[in-house]
Amino acid sequence: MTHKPKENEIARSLLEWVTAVAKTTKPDNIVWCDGSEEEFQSLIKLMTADGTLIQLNQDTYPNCYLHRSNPNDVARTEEATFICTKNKEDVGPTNNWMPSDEGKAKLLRLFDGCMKGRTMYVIPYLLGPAGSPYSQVGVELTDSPYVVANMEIMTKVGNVALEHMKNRKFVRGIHSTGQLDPDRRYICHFPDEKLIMSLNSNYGGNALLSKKCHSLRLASVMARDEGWLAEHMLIIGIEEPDGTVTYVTGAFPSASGKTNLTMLKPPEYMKDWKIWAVSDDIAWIHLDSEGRFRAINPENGFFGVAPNTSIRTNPKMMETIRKNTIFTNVALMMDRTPWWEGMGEHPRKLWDWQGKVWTAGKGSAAHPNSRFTTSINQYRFLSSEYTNPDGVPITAIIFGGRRSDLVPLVYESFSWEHGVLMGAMLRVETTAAAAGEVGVLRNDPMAMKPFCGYNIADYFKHWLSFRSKSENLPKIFQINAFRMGRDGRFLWPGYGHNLVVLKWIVDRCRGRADAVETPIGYVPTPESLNVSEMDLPRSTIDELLQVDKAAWMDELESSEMFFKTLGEQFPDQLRQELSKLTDRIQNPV
Ligand code: OXD
Ligand code: MN
Repeated sequence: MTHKPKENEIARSLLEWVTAVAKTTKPDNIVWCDGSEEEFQSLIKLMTADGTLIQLNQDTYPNCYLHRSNPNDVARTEEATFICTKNKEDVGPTNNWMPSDEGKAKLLRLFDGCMKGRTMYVIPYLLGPAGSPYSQVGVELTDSPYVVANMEIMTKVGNVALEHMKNRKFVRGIHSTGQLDPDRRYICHFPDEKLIMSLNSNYGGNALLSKKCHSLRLASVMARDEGWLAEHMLIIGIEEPDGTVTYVTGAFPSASGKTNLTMLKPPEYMKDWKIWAVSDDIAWIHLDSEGRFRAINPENGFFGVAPNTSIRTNPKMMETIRKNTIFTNVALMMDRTPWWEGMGEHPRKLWDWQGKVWTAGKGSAAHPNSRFTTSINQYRFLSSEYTNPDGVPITAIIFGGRRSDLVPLVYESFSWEHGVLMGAMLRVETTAAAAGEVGVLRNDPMAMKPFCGYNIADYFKHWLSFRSKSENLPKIFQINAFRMGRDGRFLWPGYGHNLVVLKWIVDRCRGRADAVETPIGYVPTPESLNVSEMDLPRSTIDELLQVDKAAWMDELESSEMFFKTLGEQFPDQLRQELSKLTDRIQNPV
């Protein structure tokens, strides 16, 4: 397991830092991770021996394991997440703030001696394709073997990262499971130092520091400073029957269908189309020399939500997680295979996510935010461009989320600035990915509310700034597959049928689809959607595309209230866009 970096200046600063952290945390020993299969298997052995992992049925789920977490540690804890800077205004009202020196001192006190009796693992990881100028290196120090195993699935660990480190700085992350004490749980980010300190949680979004902490919160600050974007977005290539591929990104809040859309299986009536996955959660987007958006996926695996993943909703994922996968907080069937709500028929007897015997009427057997961690490389429909160091060229950006009312199935913005407003106004229903109530509407601009590492008003300005940086801006769309009719049933069947929506987006980008100009943007004409084989009544299509002006006026009011909380920093340009939108709704031509 030992692969200390070779002697050079950066390696020396890494070694010094590891030594200094060990002095505070006082582990019994230090292990440098190389990311090898041998190392992974020895971690698995350790964890199955001490009960951290349960081996699943190796005939049907080879190399798959189940982890049951502490019931108080099952989702991201936004109230325990802080951005630590000099001034409160740096982080704005959508983030928790601590002054950096105070935060650092507090965390160092809490970390004192926290690894006694444990091993501290040093995980050098690479985010993004090897050899890409856009890729970044981080090093996470952790006392959790579960975190190491997950990091080895989610990122590229070992020499590949150390090689990249040669001439670059790296992000430092310190994590300890501590005592899993929720009252002393902190996930602190120090953008000025490119440092993350996370304590008392082992949950993926809090403890795999490469993911939300590095790839989004810290990376968003770097992106602002360096002129690029770090976004909570999927990236897919949509291949038409003639072989043309159009790449799009999509920002949807946590647990709102990004992974399913990334893995969309075309319906029978569009069987000659293909969807290629580049990313299911995060996109780093840079401008190329022609001002085109180019996106890479910093991650190397899927940390997906299990409930409602099934042969019907996501057959490609069901196939992918049949081997080499770590499941967390799913239920277990009597034959030692995983189970969750929405997978299919409910077994009469099984163990629930806490290991208790479950019988009918006992509530959900799997935790609503139960997860699987699996490598992207075993996904059969991975884009051949996934490893392209330059990334893929982006033609369209899509915003979405769960919204049972208001938002039409799909519509297009009038301009870049109007599209930025669409993203800024995103208000969607909360999900189980974060602790707290599920199904309540909250503002989640660009699906980045929990992940933007600086003042969200400045983040809007940053988005707007691309107008002057690029003559090749992507078109911006919003989609909503969750609209309900008066009877409370979804109007749109979703899943594979969402390709109809993607096709309209591609057609718009290529000047091939008609639209009606409405006050909120360009909405498809019913004829421009490929729905003829879908058996949907015309009245349902009309309902899906309807723009309810009174409801939009209410929405504007609530957006205005949200924007007011951002104070003077809120950009004038968006204020003007908002008043133009209000005017269009009030005075339609
Ligand atoms: C995730 C999240 O896990 O957004 O991707 O919470
Ligand atoms: Mn996410």
